[in-house]
Amino acid sequence: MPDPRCLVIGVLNVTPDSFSDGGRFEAVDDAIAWGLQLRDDGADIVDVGGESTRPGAERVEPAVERQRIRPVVAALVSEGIRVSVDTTRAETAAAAIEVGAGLVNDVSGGLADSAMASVIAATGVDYIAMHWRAHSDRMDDLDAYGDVVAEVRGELEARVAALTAAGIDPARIILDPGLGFSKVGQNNWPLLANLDALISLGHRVAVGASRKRFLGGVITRDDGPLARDDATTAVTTLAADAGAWAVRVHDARAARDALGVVSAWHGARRGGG
Ligand code: PMM
Repeated sequence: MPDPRCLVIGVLNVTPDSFSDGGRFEAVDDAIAWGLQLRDDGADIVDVGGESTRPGAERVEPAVERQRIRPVVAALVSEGIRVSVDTTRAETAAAAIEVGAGLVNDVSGGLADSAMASVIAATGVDYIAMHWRAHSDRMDDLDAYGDVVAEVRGELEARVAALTAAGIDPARIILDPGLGFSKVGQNNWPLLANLDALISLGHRVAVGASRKRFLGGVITRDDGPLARDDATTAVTTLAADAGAWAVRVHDARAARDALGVVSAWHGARRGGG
């Protein structure tokens, strides 16, 4: 049941090249202003990233990534905002935690940096372990599946075993199917339609469908990432209904409105307000 309300994680990419909002928030002040806007629009958490993960993207230097995110995280935390840091690097995660980030969103689920698990274990923050097979420059070469739901579930289960063996409290681990990461269009829908297969692993589950390419296949006119916002909101509604803990989105207000509908719908069904 989608109660308590599914959370909204607002995307704040402080990068010149992310696929839908890259280049908008390179300046620190602009990034902070957008983080505040996300909060005002209803985001429960603002997810600050300093390295693009779009298919084909090249890695940025660790120092550049840290310089991009640290002042933004610090400023948003000082405004009372719950901040997560979107990074695969332990050093970057540690730097963000030091200035108040309470959640690390690691698209590699700990596979990219063997030091990540010990940082999470030592600091005790929440940790999103996303399903991942390779960095962006190679991820599209690793998109073959027999049974995508069973394989993603199995690979995430293996990550949970490794992460808990490294000392992370299992209650801190949040799982994410990694839509669009080493997954071609049609492989994303079974993961959404069978979200319960991931939820049954016993962890909170986050979903990041926002503006992704696979949504372009079901909409009237796919003029690019922004044209996918209504489809994103439909996924938010259905994911919340299926029991997702959070959705990671660019348009926080649309997500909050959709989640208001889900809550009202379920509240009325129980005979409440
Ligand atoms: N997708 C992107 C980046 N970070 N984090 C999680 N947990 N889940 C995702 O699906 C995810 C992510 C890529 O999208 P962006 O370039 O719009 O941030």
